[in-house]
Amino acid sequence: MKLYQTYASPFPTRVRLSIYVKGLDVEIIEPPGFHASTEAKGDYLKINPIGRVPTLVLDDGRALPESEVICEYLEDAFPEPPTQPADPFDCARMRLLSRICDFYVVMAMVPLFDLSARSRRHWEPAKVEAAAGKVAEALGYLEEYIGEEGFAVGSALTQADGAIVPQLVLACEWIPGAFGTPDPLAELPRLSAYWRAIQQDAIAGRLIRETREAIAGVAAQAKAQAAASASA
Ligand SMILES: N[C@@H](CCC(=O)N[C@@H](CS)C(=O)NCC(=O)O)C(=O)O
Repeated sequence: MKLYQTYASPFPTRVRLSIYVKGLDVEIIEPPGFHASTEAKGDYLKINPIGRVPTLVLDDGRALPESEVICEYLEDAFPEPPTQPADPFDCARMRLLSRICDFYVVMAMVPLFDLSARSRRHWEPAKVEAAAGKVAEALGYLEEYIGEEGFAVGSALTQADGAIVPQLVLACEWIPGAFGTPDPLAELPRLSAYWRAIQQDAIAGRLIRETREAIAGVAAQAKAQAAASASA
């Protein structure tokens, strides 16, 4: 199998979690220039007409987009070891936490992603503060449902951890570092305890490192581009 993805995107992280937990033999491919422009996506649109990462391509060539759908496919096709809880309610909570990330946390970050692509003179402090406040509010929804045993749900890694950890790298490290905003976990003790604990897990730790490195790479690239356009 092949996984088309980028390490900077939070969505493929949950798919990599499934791959790592299950020890699957999957070639990981980063479509070159993917985040640069629609044109740069080139042949990738033939693999995934939606034009987003990730996409899983099976050995027979069939392709599957959408991170959560891919995780469910991997769970059905390769059930052991599992990446979802056996208990139906816990399983629903796993999906709820992932959904909170996708619908509320990511959406709250969009204005900051947009601002980060623009020069600093567009970074109005009131707008930055309001956007960071929305991110903290969305993290508050995770606070309500996060597990208390060092994992998102129960006492083992699940797909929800793969959804949450890249969001916490972005929210707790990238946003305060880039925009000088306060620690969004300051008022969220359960999510803070989770964030401390989950970094000790070997697979989650690997996902966190991969995300950090990719974000640092994107930030360095953006800085170099800004310097080049300022001197042009
Ligand atoms: N619902 C999709 C969302 C995937 C998504 O939005 N990926 C972003 C990267 S964060 C993407 O590919 N955006 C298009 C682009 O960057 O050009 C999933 O879960 O797979």
